[in-house]
Amino acid sequence: PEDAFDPAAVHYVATWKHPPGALAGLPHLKAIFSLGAGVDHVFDDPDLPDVPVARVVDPDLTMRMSEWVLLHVLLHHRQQAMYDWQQSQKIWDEDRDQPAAKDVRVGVMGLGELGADAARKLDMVGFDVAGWARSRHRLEGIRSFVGDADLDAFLARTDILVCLLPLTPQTRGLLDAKLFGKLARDGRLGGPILLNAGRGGLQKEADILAALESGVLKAAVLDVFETEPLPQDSPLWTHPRVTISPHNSAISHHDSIAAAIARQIRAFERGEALGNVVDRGKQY
Ligand code: NDP
Ligand code: OXD
Repeated sequence: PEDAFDPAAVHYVATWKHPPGALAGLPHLKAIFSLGAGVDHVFDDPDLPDVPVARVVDPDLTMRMSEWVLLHVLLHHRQQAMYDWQQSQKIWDEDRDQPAAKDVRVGVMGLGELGADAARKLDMVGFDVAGWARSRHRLEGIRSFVGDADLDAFLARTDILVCLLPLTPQTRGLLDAKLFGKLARDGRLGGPILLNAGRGGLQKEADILAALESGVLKAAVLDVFETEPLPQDSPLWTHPRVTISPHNSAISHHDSIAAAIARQIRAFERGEALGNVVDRGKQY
């Protein structure tokens, strides 16, 4: 049951996937805070009040996402699944080809708070890193590809694709058969690998499964899904070349988010500008 409250007394709302229309009718609302870094769930509301929308930007969350990216890129780079199998069979075969990190091309889609940090850390490990975003990013050692015009060139030089994009009307369904078909076919890992921790709506899961079957993709590591929780009957659960984590690649502590929002409100009430406000036009 909903607690009774006076709509006129609500000045700020902190939300995660509120029911559409739930924020209408709050006459003194000053700002909306997303309880996560993503704001697609806020813009899903067609009756969203016309007040600033702020999101979580948190070094702890960023660090956790970079850990997830590094973990899975390194597991694939160092062929850990194959060594796990060798161990299960008690096979001692040290003659496997192991490329150097500099010969593996990682492409990061989205160079915002999360993508830029992951790209920098991948670069520090020695991978050949590029990034793709709407605008030019100047990150030392990381080649910047921009917008639709550069997408094909970015994909053509990518062995491991790391998607850290927001879900917007422009990015929905971007990770599809057409895009997978443009990834590099001449890489050292035996086929392109997809990592997605952005949002499930970015990917077409039927296309991922078909690309895995046809060899267009070698493997996929997914933290986010079209439907969450991932339905029990999804073939992704049991696919031998799919790795799943339950949308927890980068969880922020409730306490630290609540404290950050409280700090934002106090500063705003003192007359300072609200931080981490998203652009309504771009929806991220
Ligand atoms: P930011 O807003 O800081 O960065 C978004 C990046 O995506 C920017 O570089 C932006 O380009 C780029 N981008 C947006 N739209 C397009 C487009 N149409 N074409 C090309 N590039 C585009 O977001 P964060 O890095 O903080 O977070 C990214 C997403 O990660 C969140 O929106 C959320 O969905 C997801 N997330 C997932 C978590 C999980 O646990 N799985 C945890 C936290 C976040 P430009 O720089 O040019 O503006
Ligand atoms: C977020 C998330 O957006 O956890 O913060 O997905």
